[in-house]
Amino acid sequence: MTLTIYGVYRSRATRNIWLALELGIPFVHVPVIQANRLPDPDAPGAPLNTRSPEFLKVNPNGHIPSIDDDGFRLHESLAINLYLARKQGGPRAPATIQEEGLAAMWALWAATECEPHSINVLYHRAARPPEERDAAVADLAVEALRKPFAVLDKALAKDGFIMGGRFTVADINASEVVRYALPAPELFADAPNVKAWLAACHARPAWKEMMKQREGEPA
Ligand SMILES: N[C@@H](CCC(=O)N[C@@H](CS)C(=O)NCC(=O)O)C(=O)O
Repeated sequence: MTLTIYGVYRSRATRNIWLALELGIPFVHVPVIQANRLPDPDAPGAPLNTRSPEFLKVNPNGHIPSIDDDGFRLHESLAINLYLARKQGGPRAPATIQEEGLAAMWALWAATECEPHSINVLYHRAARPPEERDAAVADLAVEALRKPFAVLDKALAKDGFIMGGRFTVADINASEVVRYALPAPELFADAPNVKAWLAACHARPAWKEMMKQREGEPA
């Protein structure tokens, strides 16, 4: 049984690597890099990247992450996590059909209600060089996140987890998307349950191990 995870640590592959570490699933890591981070991704000898013909055979969308699980290929970071959790079972996976529904709902919530905005907070307040940042885009994104943050804050109020009173794949998927909004501390100040939950997610040994590897990669 071999699980291969394609994608550098400085990408959404963090989501899948974190979960694989949580679940204790051994994996082979293939550090495919984003083509836009290379001066000439098509140059002979360029590192394996999202435009490399070899990688496009794995994921014709040309994005990372992707996995190959004993010949079964899957793309989309959040779907990959739902698959790996379901396959492995145990406390991190949905335990009932209702939890399956909740895990799918929160993954789609993260991707549609949150990520388009949280990524703009990250890009325009932190990740891009200062001359490429647009403060107005970041401010609009912060305003757009106020409602989803309030929804998540309420969901976490009962016991500090997204579902089932325990840490699950739903927390990994949502927290990795919410993490992008960290450069907007005002959002977390108004959502104390989200703030405490994200800190608890980031205190997990598997998350720390994943981040250690990520920080070891060139920026
Ligand atoms: N919805 C996809 C997004 C994948 C995505 O856009 N990945 C970025 C890196 S985080 C990428 O591949 N960028 C380089 C490219 O598109 O060439 C997922 O969650 O897996």
